[in-house]
Amino acid sequence: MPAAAGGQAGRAAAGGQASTAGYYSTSAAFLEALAEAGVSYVFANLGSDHPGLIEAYAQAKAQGREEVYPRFIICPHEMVALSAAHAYASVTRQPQAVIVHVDGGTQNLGGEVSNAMRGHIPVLIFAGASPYTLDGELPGSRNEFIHWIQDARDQRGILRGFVKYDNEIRTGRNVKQLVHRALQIARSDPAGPVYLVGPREVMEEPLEPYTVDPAQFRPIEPAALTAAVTGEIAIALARARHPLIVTSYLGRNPDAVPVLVELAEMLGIGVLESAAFCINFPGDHPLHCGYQFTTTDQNPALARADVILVVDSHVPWIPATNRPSPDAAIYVIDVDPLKPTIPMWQIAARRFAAADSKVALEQIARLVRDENLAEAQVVENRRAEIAAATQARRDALDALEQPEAGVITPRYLTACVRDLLADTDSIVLTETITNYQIVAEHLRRATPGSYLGSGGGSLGWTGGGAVGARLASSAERIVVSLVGDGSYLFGVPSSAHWVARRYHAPSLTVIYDNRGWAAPKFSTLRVHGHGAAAAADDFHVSFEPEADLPAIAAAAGGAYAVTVDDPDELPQVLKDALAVVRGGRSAVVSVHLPPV
Ligand SMILES: Cc1ncc(C[n+]2csc(CCOP(=O)(O)OP(=O)(O)O)c2C)c(N)n1
Ligand SMILES: [Mg+2]
Repeated sequence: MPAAAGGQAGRAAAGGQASTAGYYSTSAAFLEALAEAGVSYVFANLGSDHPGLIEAYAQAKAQGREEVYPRFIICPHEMVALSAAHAYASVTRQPQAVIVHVDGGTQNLGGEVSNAMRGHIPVLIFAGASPYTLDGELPGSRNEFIHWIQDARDQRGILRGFVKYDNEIRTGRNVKQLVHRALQIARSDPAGPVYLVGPREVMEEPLEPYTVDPAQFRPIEPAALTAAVTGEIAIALARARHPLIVTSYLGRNPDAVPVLVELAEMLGIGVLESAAFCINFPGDHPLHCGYQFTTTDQNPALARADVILVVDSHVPWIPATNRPSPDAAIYVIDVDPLKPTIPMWQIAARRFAAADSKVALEQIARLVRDENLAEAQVVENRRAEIAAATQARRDALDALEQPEAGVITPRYLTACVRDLLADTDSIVLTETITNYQIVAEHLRRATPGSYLGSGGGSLGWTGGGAVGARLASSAERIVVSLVGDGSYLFGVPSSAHWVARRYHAPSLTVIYDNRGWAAPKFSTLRVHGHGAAAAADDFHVSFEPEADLPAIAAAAGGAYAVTVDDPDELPQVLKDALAVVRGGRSAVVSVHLPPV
């Protein structure tokens, strides 16, 4: 613990002329509490609200005890900061912190806050707040013109629709309890972002150092199914003719994946991944029934299933185009199956059970075993039938992994990336939008935790996300971002690549570059297939004249930058880029696909 330091030194009001050496403040206690709670990094964008924090870091450094605080990672754009914290928490399941500047910095977090909410990401966001004293009454009082202008009516309201908890730090005397409580809420399932604000005077408040036991703020324990529901679901799955499990985010807890594999194998159940942004089930498993995102094709396994267990999914299917049989018996297991953060949501399920997916599937598997519910011949027949369909689907996909008329296709590109990474310990971040499904089905990632998406709908996550994933990963692991050209630009690549270079966090970025936004074009065609926009091919989605996207990363972060058009050159270009990343420098490869 830091040495106690008298509390009077900082009371020289706003000017702060008095010596503040050794001055223990709310800011110091705040940073200590983050470290005590297991936060390793503070991804920060600083402003006039943060002198207390800057001073606390400097004092710790001067005293040679810098490591008592989380490491500061300075991010020139807030979107990058939160994306980095997001990906770090996805990899480690440890919450990180983000510090931003009053109202403007909070607003600059942008859509990434909604990604963190939808991705169930534990993260503590802190913003200062404008000083509330005008005449130098307290340390931290207003002394810059901007303090009047940045005084927002409801700063916490900016994020309230997207965080689990928000509060104001009103005194340093319980700031540690507040940090631990906020993180307890952030980490408890469904995990999510929390937001604290602290006005300057409070963050400057002199304090006696104190301790709080973080063990008193553990996240809530995982919930289990009742015995009755466990039995009902186990028997339904065992007796079904064509049982199916649909999941989207069970694999956010990589330890849940082997449990799902065990249950699927035990009963011969196919697993369909729907709008999945993590590995829920190994992509090379014979019982894997494929991936679906925004598809207009009816999935045959979904149509045929007579018992469906939906476990951890916001979007198990899109009923307008791809739905289960009306006679199917559907069960939902989710940590929060009512999904109150999604205003319109309904599935015609027999039971909705609030439980942790790993615990629940273990319960079901145990019951199947204890009660001998699996009939060997039935299971083998189901398994063989699903495996044959899976193999046929994969053979058909393999046949499509070719360039078309000398042009690189998304399928060919994804196959090249898969082959590139075949013997590499890697983690792949995907933000490939209209190519999500193609990327998932041709990569077929198998190792739990080795494939991530933001889980949300606000683009630009991979920019900072690659930095966070790199900082969270072992030294040997290669971080690879697969990203649409539009999404690359949303990720503020100038900021992201500057951070990557400064903090030695190199990664490989492969841009699925169709020179525009395919998604709004496809959306228009799905609604107005024969409309005027379709007839004139006039969708306002082209990025012509083309920007040199990799050059942004080169200019800002010294990245190796290359653009490729030729399918024959692609494998070698990717190999060279990977070698650069292994050497400690980021590489960005823009791969020209057919234009939108
Ligand atoms: C922050 C944000 N702004 C706008 C959108 C709307 N939007 C959805 S997909 C998309 C295009 C993405 O382009 P790109 O990454 O190149 O992928 P493509 O559609 O070309 O596959 C846009 C603009 C969004 N999802 N998030
Ligand atoms: Mg695009």
